[in-house]
Amino acid sequence: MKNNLTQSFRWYGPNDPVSLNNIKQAGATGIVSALHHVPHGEVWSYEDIIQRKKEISQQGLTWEVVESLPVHEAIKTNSLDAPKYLENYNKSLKNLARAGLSTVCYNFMPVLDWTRTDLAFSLPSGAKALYFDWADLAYFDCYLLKRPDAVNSYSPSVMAILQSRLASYTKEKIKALEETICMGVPTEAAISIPDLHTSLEVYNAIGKEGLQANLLMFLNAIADTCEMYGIQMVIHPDDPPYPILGLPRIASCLEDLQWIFDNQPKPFNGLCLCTGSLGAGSFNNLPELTRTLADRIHFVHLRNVKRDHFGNFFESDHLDGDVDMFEVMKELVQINNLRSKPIPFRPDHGHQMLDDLQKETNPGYSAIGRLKGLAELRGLELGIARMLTPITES
Ligand code: DNO
Repeated sequence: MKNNLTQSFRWYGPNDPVSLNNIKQAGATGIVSALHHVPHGEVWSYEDIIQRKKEISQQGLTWEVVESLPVHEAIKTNSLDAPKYLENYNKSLKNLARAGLSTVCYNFMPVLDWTRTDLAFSLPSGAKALYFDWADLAYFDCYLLKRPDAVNSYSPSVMAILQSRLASYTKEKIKALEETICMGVPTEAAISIPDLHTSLEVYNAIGKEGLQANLLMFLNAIADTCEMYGIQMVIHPDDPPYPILGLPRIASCLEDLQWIFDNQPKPFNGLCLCTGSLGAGSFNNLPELTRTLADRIHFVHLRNVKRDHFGNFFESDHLDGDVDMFEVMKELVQINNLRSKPIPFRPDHGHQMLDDLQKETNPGYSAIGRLKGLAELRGLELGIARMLTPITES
């Protein structure tokens, strides 16, 4: 048999309630981490990177992927101080390379990283999942953010659901909704409604083509560093994969991603295949997308979703949802068999379940649900790998 994909887990650093030892017990060998304490846009020092690397290796684990080295808003909007932040980004990349880290994940989503409307959606089993609901987003947009013309962004059926639900928005529910939508990556900063307004105006002027141009500007500005130091960049798709709150989106479907690779074809420009993010769009066929973009995939998030006909979705069990995980894994095993360096994957998110229901953990990143996801995915991979490898090789 050839190499397995590298089983990895995200670790938010020393303050993560899920420890490195927990991760080791879950069976992962690779760690996906970032220096979350460094404010966006500042240089990651070599010393800080080495410190994090040591913490990980002392547990017998390997820091496989940097997720994320955040792209500052000044770069995404190509504002006047973009050159300073590009210089800082290049410096951080060099420091990472010097410390032996070469796969770097980032996103180009305007202002907000991934967006959900409910972080504790109860499943029939009693476990909790992350959920995205259009009518709740419309409530936030029309009544809290009060974006001009917001009503025109939603279908009449979503607006009808919102109207029928208006009385259910209690003070507590409104507060939770606002916090959930404005939440940043755990341990990083949340955005306020006034700041969101300012950003909306800026992005309104930029539009989809402007954001694509800014992404190219970013990729061109880091190309030499990446090539010289062997850095593999991987863009994370939009989550969810459609415009929200009037913000432009440029990494939501196969066509978007192909545009990115056609316009900056150098190999350093790669993809973090996130099956859950892309899978929330009924227009995305994940096995086909995986096959088509095979050469660009250098990191994988495996997660599943179940959508309803309005486009609302919840994060389902890793093997049971609208993404055909068997077919995706089959593609990945075949791609991985052609690689000299195994592709790292992590079970992306997991349900809050069992003892974790009583614990405070980072949304989507409790231990037991991810351990379950990893165990299922590992079994699926092993089964497929054995099935595809002729018996004579064993
Ligand atoms: C959510 C994550 C994202 C991802 C970033 C990459 O759980 O997948 O926050 O890390 O978008 O830059």
